[in-house]
Amino acid sequence: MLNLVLFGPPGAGKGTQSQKLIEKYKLVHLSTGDILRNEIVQGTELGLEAKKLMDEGMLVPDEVVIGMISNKLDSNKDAPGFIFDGFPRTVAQAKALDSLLETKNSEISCMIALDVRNTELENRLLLRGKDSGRPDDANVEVIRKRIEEYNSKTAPVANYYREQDKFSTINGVGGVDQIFSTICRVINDL
Ligand code: B4P
Repeated sequence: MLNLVLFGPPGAGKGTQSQKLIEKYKLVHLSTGDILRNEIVQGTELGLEAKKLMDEGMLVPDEVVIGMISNKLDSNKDAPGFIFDGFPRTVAQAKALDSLLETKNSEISCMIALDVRNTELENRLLLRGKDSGRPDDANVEVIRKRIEEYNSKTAPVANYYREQDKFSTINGVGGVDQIFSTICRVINDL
């Protein structure tokens, strides 16, 4: 089973590259951001709770996203592998993911991190905010809060995979196709 974690700060290109990877490797895409936004559109209790935090650029509680991922793994039992996009975002989430995969006799193959400097992230997200309708892309204060949350809570997750010798980092600035080729080279070397 090929199980990839795409990692990086908000706006690094995780969602963009996931779309291309799904097509090439036929993996199931699990984006916690997309699942949460879907809950918001459906107006569920979970969605209402998540919206408040997301609009402020804060992370949603671990137990909420871990439960969502557990359900998705259960409903995709025959998948050839998964792309985890935007998850895990804390070390607690990373540990929970390992336990969930272990019950399925599986494990993470590799975490691939997209390296992008802050000014580029802000520009990309503000640009997307012009027509995405996403409140968390609309103002620079919220974008900076998301980057701050990433630096304090999410960046340490890289070490968790580095210690397991499952971590690769690549330059996330450049053409989308060029970055995709680099990711494919990392996967082919696994
Ligand atoms: P996400 O939906 O994961 O949002 P993101 O980090 O902004 O997405 P991504 O990094 O995929 O953006 P992309 O590069 O595709 O999370 C949103 C919120 O949900 C979080 O803040 C949090 O509140 C909550 N949440 C989600 N998961 C959670 C978890 N596990 N735990 C707790 N809370 C959680 O796109 C950015 C833009 O850049 C696009 O417009 C794209 O076109 C552009 N772009 C991409 N590649 C480019 C390139 N090479 N050059 C130029 N532009 C590029």
